[in-house]
Amino acid sequence: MAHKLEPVSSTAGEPADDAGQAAFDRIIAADSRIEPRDWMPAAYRKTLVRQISQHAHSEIVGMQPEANWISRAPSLKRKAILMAKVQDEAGHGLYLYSAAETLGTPRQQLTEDLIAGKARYSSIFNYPTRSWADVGAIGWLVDGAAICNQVPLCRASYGPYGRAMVRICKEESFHQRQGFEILLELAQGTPEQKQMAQDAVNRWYAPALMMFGPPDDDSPNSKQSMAWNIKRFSNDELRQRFVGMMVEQVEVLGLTLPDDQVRFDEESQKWEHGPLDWDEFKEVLAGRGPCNAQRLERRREAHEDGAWVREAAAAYALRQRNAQEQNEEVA
Ligand code: BYC
Repeated sequence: MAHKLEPVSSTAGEPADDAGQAAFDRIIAADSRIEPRDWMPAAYRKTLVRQISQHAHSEIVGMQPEANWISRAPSLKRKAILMAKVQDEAGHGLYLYSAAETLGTPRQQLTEDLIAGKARYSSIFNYPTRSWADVGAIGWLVDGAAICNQVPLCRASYGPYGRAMVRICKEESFHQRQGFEILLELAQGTPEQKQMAQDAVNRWYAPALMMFGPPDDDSPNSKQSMAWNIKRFSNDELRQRFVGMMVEQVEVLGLTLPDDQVRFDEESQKWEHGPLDWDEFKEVLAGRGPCNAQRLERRREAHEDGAWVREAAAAYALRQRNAQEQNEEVA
């Protein structure tokens, strides 16, 4: 008989199970890891599917603003680097969809939710990339924010998510350096190039700060996610930490942050920044950002264009499985 992988049930161990709950509580209290076949509360599973799938969608939609510049990158070297980076993002999406699948939610369903406009992805990818310097600003600020947010997620209590994040963070650190290096080269170039770099930083700074999510007092999910050791720090804590990192790095670039209220508060030992436009954030989340419609339309087209690849891969997998079963029967 052929060995078949058993699908992980989305309701494995649920509903309520006192022994399962006690074991789950012990694992969380010991700061250890929950694995796919462990019992877990339905709300924990739901929160993880929500966060991991949003994260996966962000990686996939996030390919678009940068891919937009592959054909216009200023040299063959820059083109090759950018192509590799965009491919890395596709890989990140795949690790994350796989992690979400271990919770019993098929990738097909997640993709359908995305293209139907029912799923969230990071607000940041609804802004346009107007110049080559924007590719640098995305690498430096957006990947920088992603690293700041994602390094603590390597310790997330759900094993497949934490392990996926380890690999993703390693690749993100290269991405950030390539963005920094693009900006550095522009900042040390002609006055026009330097201005282009500054203009990109000016436009991407606030949206990058908003990537960390709403302020803590307006973040309904943080408290429970922190109690479950999914999130390790609050949205504001990570945002403040990120601002501190950027303050140091922007000096090396010879550029400035478009925020004259950035300062280190000695009393709280935290970085403070100027106000952010949370109405704009809400508009973007509601689907009314500068590029929401375009991003979703492109994602839909790509999904339709890729139908033949999925069909071919499924037919190939079926043929392989049949051949393996026949071999096992003969043996
Ligand atoms: N954009 O209670 P909160 C990348 C939603 S990919 C959109 O604080 P939570 C890259 C939030 O989902 C970067 N929505 O939520 C890729 C919630 O809505 P629902 C992606 C946002 O989950 C390619 C509501 O607002 N990174 O770096 O505790 C190229 C209330 O928020 C956003 C991740 O996904 C946002 N910015 O905290 C280059 C990291 N912020 O679901 C780079 C993993 C909040 O209740 N995710 N919302 O309807 C997380 O760490 C957390 O989910 C968040 C939000 C910090 C984002």
